[in-house]
Amino acid sequence: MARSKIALIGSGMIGGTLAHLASLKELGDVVMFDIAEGTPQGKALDISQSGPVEGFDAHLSGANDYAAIEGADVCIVTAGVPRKPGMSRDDLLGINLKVMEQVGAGIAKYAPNAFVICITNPLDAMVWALQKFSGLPKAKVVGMAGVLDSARFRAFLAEEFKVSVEDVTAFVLGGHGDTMVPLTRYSTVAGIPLTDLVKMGWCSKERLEEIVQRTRDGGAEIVGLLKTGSAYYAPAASAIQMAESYLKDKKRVLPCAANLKGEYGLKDMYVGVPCVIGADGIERVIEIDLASDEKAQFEKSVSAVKGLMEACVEIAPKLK
Ligand code: A3D
Repeated sequence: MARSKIALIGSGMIGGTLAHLASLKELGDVVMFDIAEGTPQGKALDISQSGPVEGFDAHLSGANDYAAIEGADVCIVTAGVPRKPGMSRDDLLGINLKVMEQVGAGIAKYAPNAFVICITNPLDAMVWALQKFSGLPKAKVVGMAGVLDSARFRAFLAEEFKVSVEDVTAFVLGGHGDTMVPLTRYSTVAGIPLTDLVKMGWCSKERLEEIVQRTRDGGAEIVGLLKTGSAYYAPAASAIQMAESYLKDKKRVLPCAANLKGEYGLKDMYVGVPCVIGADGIERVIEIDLASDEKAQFEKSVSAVKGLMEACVEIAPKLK
């Protein structure tokens, strides 16, 4: 059986890390695409030369022409611009929307059967626009944010409780941004909900709230430290987990920005919800009952995403 083909649209900081991780995990051959001449070619060559040392077999190439992504099984999209200190994700909308239009056309022409994972910000609006611009099936176009947001929550909780990150699960709903909704009663240490751990004296309610807030601000904390761009190691690892679940039909249950068809009372929009990812793409959206305060937070997050979608329609009326 031929190796899978993974196309990375955007070969910047996340794109380069994606190529490295996909190769190390032998998920398939990797084509890196970018408008910057030489960048995808140089990174592909560099990573391919780590193959003999690491012991992986993957063919890597770089291109500035969409024809190179022909027949890709998975496309991971990071094309666009990242945040700088002082910018919100929403400030990127105008520039990145135009980029999504080009990327959508390229994928529609050369990789219409691919599973497409969008990472470009502002995530929930960009993945919605990318699906419309590309015309690919809604179950095959998904946004990465929840895996990263819950990984951040898990890392902070594991550090706080001095337990392995492997034993901490976290549940995050809603849009990727300041309004994301980490659900403490569905987040656990070895199956014990955080709400019970507070009762057991592991930490105070106030301390837990601080960790939740740090999770919401997790991206900005890194932007403030890096100064020249945003996070890339953990975002890349998160998207690779989603790609792997699709390619190996693992049916992982992962929080993703998925197209909703009535779930949570919402239609024709993308927002972060728990999903099953398998060979058919998003195979199921899991709908849970929300308590009234969680519902209020989720609705706030949804209305922030809707605001961004309206801003997209103003720039590109054909998205309506
Ligand atoms: P960066 O290192 O700047 O890479 C972006 C790449 O896109 C550059 O190499 C550009 O040359 C390329 N590019 C620009 N325009 C086009 C185009 N029209 N076609 C093809 N390529 C193009 O950024 P990055 O890799 O750090 O981040 C990429 C995106 O991911 C940004 O929008 C970030 O805001 C976003 N991001 C999202 C998350 C989420 O959790 C959703 C996390 C971190 C970053």
